[in-house]
Amino acid sequence: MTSRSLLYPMSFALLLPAAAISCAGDSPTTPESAQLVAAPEFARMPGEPGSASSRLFYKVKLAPVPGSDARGMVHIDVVGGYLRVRIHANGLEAGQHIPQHIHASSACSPASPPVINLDAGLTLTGVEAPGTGLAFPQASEDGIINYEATRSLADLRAAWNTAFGTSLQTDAELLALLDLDDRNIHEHLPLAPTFPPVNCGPMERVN
Ligand SMILES: [Cu+2]
Repeated sequence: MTSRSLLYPMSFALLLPAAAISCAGDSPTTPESAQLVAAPEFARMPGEPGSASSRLFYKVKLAPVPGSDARGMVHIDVVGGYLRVRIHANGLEAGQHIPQHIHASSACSPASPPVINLDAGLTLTGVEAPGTGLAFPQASEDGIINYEATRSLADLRAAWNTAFGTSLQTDAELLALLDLDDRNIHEHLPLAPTFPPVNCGPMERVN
């Protein structure tokens, strides 16, 4: 099992408005552009309003398995040619990188193999590196994860073709294989080699 050090990307760059501060010494020639407010970063995320008419929304309620108190919410959207996954969860192992995946079956039990690592790159489990260790989000000292990752469907489709020898031509073909309506999501204890699950929930289509 490989463990490659990745810098976890910041999800948001906080852009502060360029506030025009009025001082007694201001020159009357201060350019108007200095008072323009920068557009918020989220407006440039893939799938911004108007960039695509069709979108898929999913939610998952992560309920704890017996003996665990790890709970959370997952929001997934497929829009504008991108897959985006957001997870907000607590009760996880403090300070640890938490393995989390989309798993193959629609039900949490019996256990099914992971399909997509919910890591920094939304990689295909077992066929794209690293998919382990530091690639996963790190829980805070309070055991909280607030995770977001985005990957283009074109990139994911190319990875799928490389990994499985397919020749998927369109995002629709990829989405048919991903079959997000019939999957579940787990988070795990960071304990190799078994990585016991701490919570689980089935994916529910919202729209
Ligand atoms: Cu898993």
